[in-house]
Amino acid sequence: MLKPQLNPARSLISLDGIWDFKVDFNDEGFNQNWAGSTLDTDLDVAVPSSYNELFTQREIREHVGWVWYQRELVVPKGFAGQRYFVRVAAATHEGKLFINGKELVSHVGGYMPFEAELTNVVAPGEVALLTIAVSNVLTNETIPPGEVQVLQTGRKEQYYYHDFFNYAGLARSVELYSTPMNAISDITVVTTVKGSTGVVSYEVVSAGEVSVRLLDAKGNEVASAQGSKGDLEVADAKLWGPGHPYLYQLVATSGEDQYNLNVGIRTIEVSATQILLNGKPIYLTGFGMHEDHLVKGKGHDNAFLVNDFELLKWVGANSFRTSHYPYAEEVMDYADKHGILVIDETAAVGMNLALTSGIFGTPPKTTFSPETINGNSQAALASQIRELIARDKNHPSVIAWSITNEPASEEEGADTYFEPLFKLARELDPSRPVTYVNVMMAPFSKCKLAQFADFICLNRYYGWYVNHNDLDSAILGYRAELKGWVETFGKPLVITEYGADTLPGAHSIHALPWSEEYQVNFLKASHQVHDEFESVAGEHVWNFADFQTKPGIFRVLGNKKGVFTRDRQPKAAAYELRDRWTKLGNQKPKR
Ligand code: BDP
Repeated sequence: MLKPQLNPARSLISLDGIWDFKVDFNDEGFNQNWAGSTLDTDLDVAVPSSYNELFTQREIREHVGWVWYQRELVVPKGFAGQRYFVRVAAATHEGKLFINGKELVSHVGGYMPFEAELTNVVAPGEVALLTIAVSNVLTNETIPPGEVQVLQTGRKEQYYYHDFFNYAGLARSVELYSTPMNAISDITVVTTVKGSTGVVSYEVVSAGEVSVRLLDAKGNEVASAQGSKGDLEVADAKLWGPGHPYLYQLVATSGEDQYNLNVGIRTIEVSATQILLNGKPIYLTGFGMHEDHLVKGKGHDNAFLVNDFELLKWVGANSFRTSHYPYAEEVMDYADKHGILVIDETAAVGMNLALTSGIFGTPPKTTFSPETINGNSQAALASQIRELIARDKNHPSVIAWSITNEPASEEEGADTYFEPLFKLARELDPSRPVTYVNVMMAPFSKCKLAQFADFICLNRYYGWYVNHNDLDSAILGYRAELKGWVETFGKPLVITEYGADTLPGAHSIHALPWSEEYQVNFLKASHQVHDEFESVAGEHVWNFADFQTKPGIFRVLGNKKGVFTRDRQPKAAAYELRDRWTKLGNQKPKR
């Protein structure tokens, strides 16, 4: 799905701003046709933003079910003779879009765009009532999974198995855009390199004749071609990568339509021990992140985006993982522009029911079964993988698809559930490695998924959840485990999580856990082990910044493993990382 854009052939109008808002506490919005007339409410909501933190009422923050967003929309007279659409960049986790009370589209999956065509619904020059109902409910068949429980008090509570707050609403932009009648509906670009020549293989989907031009960063044409499919050769191509994010622009035209796509020429491959960018080993440094901020929750914000990337650069990070769901399209564009590598992850997080259900003496649940995570869930994840690859396939920054974070990959049924999904991702995009993120409870001797991955991502907490307050033992345990992975699979390993909760401002002469000193020592000990293994191809600290979670006895108003605080100030660990990473120059330290 192409992101809407403003160019000489296409128009784009933002519908972001203040919308009317109503919480459907009694689940009556559909029966009473709330979308058919002006919402009876005095609440306003900001779009984009998660709604949860905007209001003072706790019952809104913790509401389970539908909420309703509404505003007027005007189709400009100038749209006559064109096709036009409303596009919602994300409705978490399910959205239904109505125009003047009529439902036009419904979409499940909280982090992917969807759109409704208005061409034959609202005439140019007309005003229409746009309503979007959004549900935050998670079940055993949604991605991510969850379960709604009705408490003794009658209150509904959303239970879920992942460690971040279930922020919901319209957290990304809503736009009205137009295209010519015969529009370009898709473009796919794959790049390869032959000697000093860059090859841009393109495919444009359009009913009409297609021509393409490739421009360099100064706007000079470097190649051109006719036809919907072909190769563009660029002599002395400037390759894309961290520190040199050179972008060409593909200008595709077809009939009246035009679409401009940024293209970074680069290759990505995997050897037995390394990740190779443009044929050379690259050592990944960076973080597992979250879309998480004060007040806005997961709401996209360009000021926060710019600042987060400034901090990434300051600390010497060359990459991050979109833990644990696809991020806003603006983030992906910005990563292209700034040469930051991305492991692009689906929202399949928390697929480990034993981990969270068996803690206080209750019998652990089986993760993969008809009653728990089942075939319908698998189909939902398959469609999310299709949508993710369709959305993000052209970003040079995306170096791998991560199918899932920390599933119960040691359990019966994990392979049957996930093997077809690895296959699907590879079929849809043969140009990128496919990976998944392994959980500590599924070591190399037990994990059923490592066999399917091109490289293996490991989340490990030696020195925190195990060997707490004992970094000497942590080093021994970590070393022994990594050795096992290397010997068993012979694939590169990326440490996608390692980290320690740290209260900013807490200090300890004995460097006790939760102090800034412990976080620094924890990182040093982990790095000592990473540097011993040629196969460790990268390190992503958990987490870039402190983030909100559901309340829990292991959480102090959220997860505090951030290297930056939630308001993006450095803990001591940030300086430790900066010192190490800025010296590495994207390469693994010499042994
Ligand atoms: C890992 C999860 C991550 C958590 C982290 C933690 O992948 O989402 O936030 O642990 O416990 O299991 O801090």
